[in-house]
Amino acid sequence: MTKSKASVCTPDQQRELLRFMLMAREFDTAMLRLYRQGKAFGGVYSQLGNEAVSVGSAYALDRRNDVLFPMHRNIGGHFVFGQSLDQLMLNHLARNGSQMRGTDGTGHYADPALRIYGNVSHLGAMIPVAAGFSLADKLRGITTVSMTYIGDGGAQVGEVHEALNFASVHKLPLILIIENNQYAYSTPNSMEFACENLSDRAIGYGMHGVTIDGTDVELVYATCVEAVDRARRGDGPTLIETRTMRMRGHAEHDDFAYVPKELLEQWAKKDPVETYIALLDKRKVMSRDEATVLREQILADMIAAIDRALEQPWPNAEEGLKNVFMSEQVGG
Ligand SMILES: Cc1ncc(C[n+]2csc(CCOP(=O)(O)OP(=O)(O)O)c2C)c(N)n1
Ligand SMILES: [Mg+2]
Repeated sequence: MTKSKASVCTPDQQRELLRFMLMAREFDTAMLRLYRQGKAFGGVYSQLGNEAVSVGSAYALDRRNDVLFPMHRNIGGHFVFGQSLDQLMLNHLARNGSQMRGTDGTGHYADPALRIYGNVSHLGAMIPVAAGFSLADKLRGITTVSMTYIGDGGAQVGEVHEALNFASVHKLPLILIIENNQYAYSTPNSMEFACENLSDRAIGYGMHGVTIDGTDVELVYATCVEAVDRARRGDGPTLIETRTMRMRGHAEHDDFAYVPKELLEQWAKKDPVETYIALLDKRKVMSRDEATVLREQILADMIAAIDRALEQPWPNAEEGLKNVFMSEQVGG
């Protein structure tokens, strides 16, 4: 794994990276609390420990021209791409007035104006879509970098192979980030794959691949900047494996008793938000006190957005059935 060198970011960028990571962290904490209060339903997927990946990667894109296809642990990327706290809360609390009109409680929405295409639930199926976006634009003579994500478990699905091979053959400007957070639900890495690094597969596709520490936001950012440059030059896709730890269960219903405590304790020391706060303090870019003030301000904004979202009505049943497609053959 490559280690982080001197900062590649200006002081303003460093403060912005921390702000986005804090937004992701506070959003996550708020969702876990809302779930326990019975106000959030279904799968609440924590991205605790993954903030540096979602923020550092999306931050490397040009959000007016590139496209982001986030997965279920990438809330940070939504913020980087300009999604409002209100829309995210409305979506996650399944209220009317959200892009999903209350039919979903996670990030399965698309916001074409913001160039965010939220996740296709079927693991692996979103990568061909992201590659297709870049292909369609390439055929029109436009270079659009598509960035998408897959977990260590999802990376074993067949469509991932097809999409990467296709993207490499056609030199598409695609960046795939494999978020290796050690587990896919209760399945550990050792039961998922037998190679050392998931990025080792890149050579088989004839593309560039690298494995990095996913808790280091500037390293993620710098690695993705290189990948974006490669894509814009016409040199094809990049496969980036980020190593992190899933610090909660698969979703909040899962007590993750199958994860050894020592492993969690070990990774807790590498908390991407806390280590970045300490680093910015050391560099005199932002003191700990300033970081606390920023965090409190973000928390206050979050609470206000939750209050506004909870005031919104639920969707009525008829509304919920609109735009839901099924074959006429189903059921008879
Ligand atoms: C093709 C497919 N199989 C199973 C599922 C159900 N499922 C959703 S997330 C998940 C675990 C994914 O693990 P991983 O890819 O490592 O991502 P993580 O949740 O750890 O971030 C499973 C089994 C699915 N959505 N799609
Ligand atoms: Mg995983």
